[in-house]
Amino acid sequence: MRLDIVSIFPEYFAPLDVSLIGKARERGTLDVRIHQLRDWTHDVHKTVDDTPYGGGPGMVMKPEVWGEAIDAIIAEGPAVGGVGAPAATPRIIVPTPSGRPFTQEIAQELAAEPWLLFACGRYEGIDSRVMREYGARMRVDELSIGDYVLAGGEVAVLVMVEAIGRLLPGVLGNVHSAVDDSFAPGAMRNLLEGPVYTKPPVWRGHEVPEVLLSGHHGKIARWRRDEALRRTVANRPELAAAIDPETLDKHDRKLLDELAFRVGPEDMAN
Ligand code: JAH
Repeated sequence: MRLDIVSIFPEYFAPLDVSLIGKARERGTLDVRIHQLRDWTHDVHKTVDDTPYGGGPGMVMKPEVWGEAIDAIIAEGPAVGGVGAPAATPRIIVPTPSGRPFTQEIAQELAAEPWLLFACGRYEGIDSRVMREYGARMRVDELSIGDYVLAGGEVAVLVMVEAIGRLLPGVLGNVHSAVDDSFAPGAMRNLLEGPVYTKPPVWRGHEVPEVLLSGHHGKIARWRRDEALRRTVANRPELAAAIDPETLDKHDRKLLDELAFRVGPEDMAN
């Protein structure tokens, strides 16, 4: 996979040299290219922003600079080394608090793409015509990693690249762990993961739940599911409410009943 990242603070991306992503880059699984947006300015001050039309606070990133940057990166052409002919254009991702939510499902979709270009805004954001211009020629997604405002898109891109990168074939050490995460499609979909324990069996007087030491795999699976349900109701009631009742067994229903938690559409009697 090829990843291009455009930012006025390329130093933010130093973490991509280490860990999972760094190893994948060394092996050639990932071709990450970080670009300084100011390289495409023409004035002595390397200006990337201007005042917003219509007034208001802050500054807006100029469309001409972004246009030149994105055109130049696209003209570099797709990555080599993959099987088959890669796309001639990247998917463009713009992190913004006003975007669609970035979810595990979106991470999986993006992990299947050959080429992604991340455009990091600063100030009040990028002139919207940039998204309109490229949106007419390729897929452009404005994505939000959560309901809070950062100082710019850089940290959101690090989050997305890590979420996407660990899904790439050969990037994650343990191939099994990506499939049963909280939020991964499958049986435990919509459930948070329960607590985990390792040795020693007693630490500062706190014992590991006895069932986990029992070797009784059926009881362990049941206990884990109970804990997942409890935690989901406690921490993410909106996720718990969205559980399809068809995916619940009798034991699940009894537990949720004890937690006084209603599942499924509101107009449905459970
Ligand atoms: C802030 C450009 N969803 C998290 C997120 C993503 C991007 C930004 N803020 C929060 C942001 C200022 C300028 C992007």
